[in-house]
Amino acid sequence: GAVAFAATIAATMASAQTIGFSQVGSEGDWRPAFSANMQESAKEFGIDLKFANAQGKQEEQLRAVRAFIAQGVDAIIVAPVVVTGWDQVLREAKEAEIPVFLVDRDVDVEDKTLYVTRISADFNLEGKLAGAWLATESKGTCKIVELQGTTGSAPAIERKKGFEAVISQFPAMEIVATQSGDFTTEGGKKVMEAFIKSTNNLDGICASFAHNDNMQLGAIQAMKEAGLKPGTDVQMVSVDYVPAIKDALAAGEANASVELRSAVGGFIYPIILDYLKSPTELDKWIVIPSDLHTAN
Ligand code: GYE
Repeated sequence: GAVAFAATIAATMASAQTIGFSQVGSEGDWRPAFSANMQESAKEFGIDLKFANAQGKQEEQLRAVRAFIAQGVDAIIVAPVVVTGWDQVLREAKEAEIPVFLVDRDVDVEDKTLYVTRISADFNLEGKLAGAWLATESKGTCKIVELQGTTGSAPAIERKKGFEAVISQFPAMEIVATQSGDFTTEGGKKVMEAFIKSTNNLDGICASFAHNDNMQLGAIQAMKEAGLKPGTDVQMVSVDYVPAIKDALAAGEANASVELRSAVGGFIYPIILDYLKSPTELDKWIVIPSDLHTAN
């Protein structure tokens, strides 16, 4: 009856896990979708989620992680802005015996025991998929402008590496200009405006590779304002597959986007909850698949 029901609830509440999540920020369209899913999903799993938005600043993340440690949370999730600078704070978490799970972006630490596992897409593969699509599309001949993500972030490093690994197989494919647009629409627009100037209206440019869709959406705006035809004169390939790029694909202003899944809380939380129930060594990387989408 009611008493047993109340007891069940009380037991569930008592065992509810408190998890701190230090999120990168709210840049672009993908990130807020990911944050919303992580918050919604936490409720479904009965997790008390302490969500901290670092607004793109690593100092904020370090502060948040230290606050989670001080609060004695059961686990900490970090989506790290950049790969460097994590050793010390992760050691502090380890000393406090609070397991850390990386999601999305990666860290560059020598001691891999400082975190349990990383659950994320393969950014290097995303770059390769974009490069392979463009190699086929251009039949191996293409001058490319590249819009890089946040400098020092795992996706900017790996998407570039993967893309270059593929295009380096084609002697007539080459990146002729590259700059960071910080993963934002505004940043992408500014960078493309600079490319339009430095290349005489993208003369001879065959493609724009952007490390995320939002920068590409900004680039599309800049090109249209300059009277250029994104998607026709210049092939547009990017990553995330957010709703606005789907519209651009449908309108013929974008050509391909590699999907980065945002609704992954239902995949991430069970891994963490299972670990908290019975800690066992996990693979250091649990990969979420990436898929390439084109206009047709
Ligand atoms: O592609 C971009 C976001 O870290 C892989 O961050 C993620 C990237 C994503 O701002 O849109």
